[in-house]
Amino acid sequence: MKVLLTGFDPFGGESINPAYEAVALVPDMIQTHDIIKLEIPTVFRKSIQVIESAIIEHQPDIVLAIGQAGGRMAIAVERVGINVDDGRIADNEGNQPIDEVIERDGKNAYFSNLPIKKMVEAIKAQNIPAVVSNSAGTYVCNHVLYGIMHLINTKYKDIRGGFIHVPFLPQQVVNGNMASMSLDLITRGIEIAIETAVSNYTDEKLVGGSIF
Ligand code: PCA
Repeated sequence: MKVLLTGFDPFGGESINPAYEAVALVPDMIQTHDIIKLEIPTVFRKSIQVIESAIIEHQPDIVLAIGQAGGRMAIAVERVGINVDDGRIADNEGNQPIDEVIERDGKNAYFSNLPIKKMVEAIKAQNIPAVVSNSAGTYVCNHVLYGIMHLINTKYKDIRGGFIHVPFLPQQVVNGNMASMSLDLITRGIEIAIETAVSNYTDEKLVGGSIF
């Protein structure tokens, strides 16, 4: 199997993004599966164009995108992307869409078709904090999750796709006012998520819902 694994470049005044830092450390092969790693720009539209070019070039079986969610306390496997761009800050090229539709003819939302509950359970089983998340926000990460699933639902129907948000690294929060996770644990969590996704086509009804 081939997995396209993407990580965003730094944004919002940060000098690093744990997403790409971790992606770069994931091995090029997991079991017998090829991992194709790609840094993508934190830019509306361009990010998903870069991903579609890589889909055409590499023909992956799975597309998994990784992004930073500063303040989160755990690795968050996203369930759903919604059809809205609402930037709290501008992206890396100065775009700040507010309440704009991503795809005029797209569905309001698309669910990841990866086994998200199993991925979370597998990460937790290795003593790494992980949760299912029901919102990827309204910034470029949601844009990319929605965009990947829109491409899969309309054009690349055999591909499976999803998104994982990761916490800050300790060096980004030295003042101690935000949660963080080591690069080693983030990287291992991503590897476990991939190992689970490549070997599980269906999910399981595991407890992992949320009241907020
Ligand atoms: N996180 C941002 C965009 C890029 C990234 O790593 C987000 O959560 O939307």
